[in-house]
Amino acid sequence: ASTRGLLYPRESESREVRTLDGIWRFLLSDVNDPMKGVRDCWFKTDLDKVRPTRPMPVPSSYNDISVDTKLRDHIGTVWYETKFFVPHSWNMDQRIWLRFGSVHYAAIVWINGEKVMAHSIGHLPFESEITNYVNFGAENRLTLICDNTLVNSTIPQGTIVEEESDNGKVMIQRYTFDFFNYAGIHRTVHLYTTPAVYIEDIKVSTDLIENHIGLVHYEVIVNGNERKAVVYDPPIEPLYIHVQMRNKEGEIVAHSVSKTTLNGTIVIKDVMPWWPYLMNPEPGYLYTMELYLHAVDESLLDVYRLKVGIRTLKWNNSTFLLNDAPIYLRGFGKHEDSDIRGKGFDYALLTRDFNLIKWIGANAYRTSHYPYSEESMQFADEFGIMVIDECAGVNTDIFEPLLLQNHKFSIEQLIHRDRNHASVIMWSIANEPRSGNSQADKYFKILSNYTKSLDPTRPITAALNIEAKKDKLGQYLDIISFNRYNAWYQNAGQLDMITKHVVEEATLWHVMHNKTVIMTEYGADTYEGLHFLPAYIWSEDYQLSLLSKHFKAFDNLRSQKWFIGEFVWNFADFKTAQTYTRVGGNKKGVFTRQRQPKSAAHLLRQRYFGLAIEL
Ligand code: GCB
Repeated sequence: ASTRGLLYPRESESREVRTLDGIWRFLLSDVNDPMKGVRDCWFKTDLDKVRPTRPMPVPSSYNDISVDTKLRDHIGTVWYETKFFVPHSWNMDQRIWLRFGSVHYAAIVWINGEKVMAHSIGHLPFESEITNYVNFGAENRLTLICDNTLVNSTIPQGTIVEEESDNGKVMIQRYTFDFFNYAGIHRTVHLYTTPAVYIEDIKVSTDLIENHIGLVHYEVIVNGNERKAVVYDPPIEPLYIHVQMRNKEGEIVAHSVSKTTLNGTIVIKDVMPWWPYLMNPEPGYLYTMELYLHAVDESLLDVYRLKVGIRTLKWNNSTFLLNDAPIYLRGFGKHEDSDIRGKGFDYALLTRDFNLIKWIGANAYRTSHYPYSEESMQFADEFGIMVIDECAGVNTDIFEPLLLQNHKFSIEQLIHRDRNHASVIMWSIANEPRSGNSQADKYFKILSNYTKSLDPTRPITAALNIEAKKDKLGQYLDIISFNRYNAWYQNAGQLDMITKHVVEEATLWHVMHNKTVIMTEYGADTYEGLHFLPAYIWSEDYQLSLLSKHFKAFDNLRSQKWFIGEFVWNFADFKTAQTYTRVGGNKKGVFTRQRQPKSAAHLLRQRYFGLAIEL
């Protein structure tokens, strides 16, 4: 397991960053022999020489780019290839890194025919130093194979079945979650440099004294003295870090004092704490932490800048406090999903989403059901949006040891990636696991304890959907989240069977565990433009009524301090696998897939702003 923090690539005095985003060459492997290309070493030559390739944008899911069912529904491996130059100026004194924001689900990467890294579990970054593999002052070839198959031990799980079709036997990928299993190079590909001796990892945690003095504890990991390309002889030691904090205006407001260590605490007087949106006139206040790595002779080795929000989190049986103020979460379950690009990262979409979140007055969302882009985490920090950060464990079933190992690994990577974000207020270790199964108790005990051991500064939750009395996971969580589709999956059409059920279920969860409770999902599929009075299932009118009946329940529950949040499902419509329950995908969005409001968005806006004013 990796312990690396995978700092987001940032340029500085000592680092250069480029992206390799653009059009790459692409081809599909044969479904019945997905590893043929690896056996035949397709990575040793230009892909075009193996088979005809087609252009493929990076980042993007590949599924919806063409008009070809074979590509949309492909199972197994695909190949990507691009070429890039490494300039002479990036000489051997530096290290060169190749980093993928995410590839779904598994990938192997070659540079100039040599394997440089492999990774599995989508939605998470991975990188490798490639200094020894590149040609300086010359062109280089990058080849990648990506596999989208989900099986019993992957996060999330799936099964591959073989069926008879008109064209003989075909493989079908089955999965129990509803979002489409988009695949490909989903996020930015960075090529960047660090000095030979460099800042590898930073861990930050913050504290406040009477909301007036800010404390920033930091631990820095330095690497490079003894690794790979450049070996210093004798090694540069000891090293120290000089840290300074700049406020939004760019003024230096505090700095570290020690000249001997890589760890320490910075004290900021008259601090501006990080506050959520609408809780303070200046939400999302971030300091820039500048880290200067020096050799003992004071020569400057490396510089990295990290945005830091200073806040505290505290929780007990009846409240959840941020900067000692009780928090009530009003938000969404979301998806990374849009037309054509699927789950491919897009700054335009991200910016639009955050503008809509602000417009509607939400202060939170859950990264249902997998880690979202690092760029989105940076936005959440800046906008003051609180994030329930969920790993990719969805509908976990058949609790085998290899699955537990992968689930632990997915949480470990998520926490390493996101632990420095002020916006992350909670880890969600699973969505709708089969938590009543006999093996679930032991499995989730191990997983919960492991998550807490990695980050004791944040509470953990999971979105549960089985009956409270049958569940075995709630006992290990700090905060109980539950999903329930009253008047939809149960009692469809019965708008008068919502309020009481929601109040009773939330109360039961609280009484059973004596913990705070969030409703993380409720909602109704809604075909935009469809109207019926009286309200009828799938119409905009039905979604409006269904939401308002839930609001009644939430208002009732809110008089109990332990009910701490409501998350409508979903922010926007999204694509699903093909089933007869979905018309053009999951339509429970308050916004359409194109990010325009349905009627319910206006109602939700009144409520969310209303709740903000009440606070
Ligand atoms: C759920 C799942 C979510 C689905 C939703 C639905 O319980 O957690 O992923 O999209 O229901 O609309 O069916």
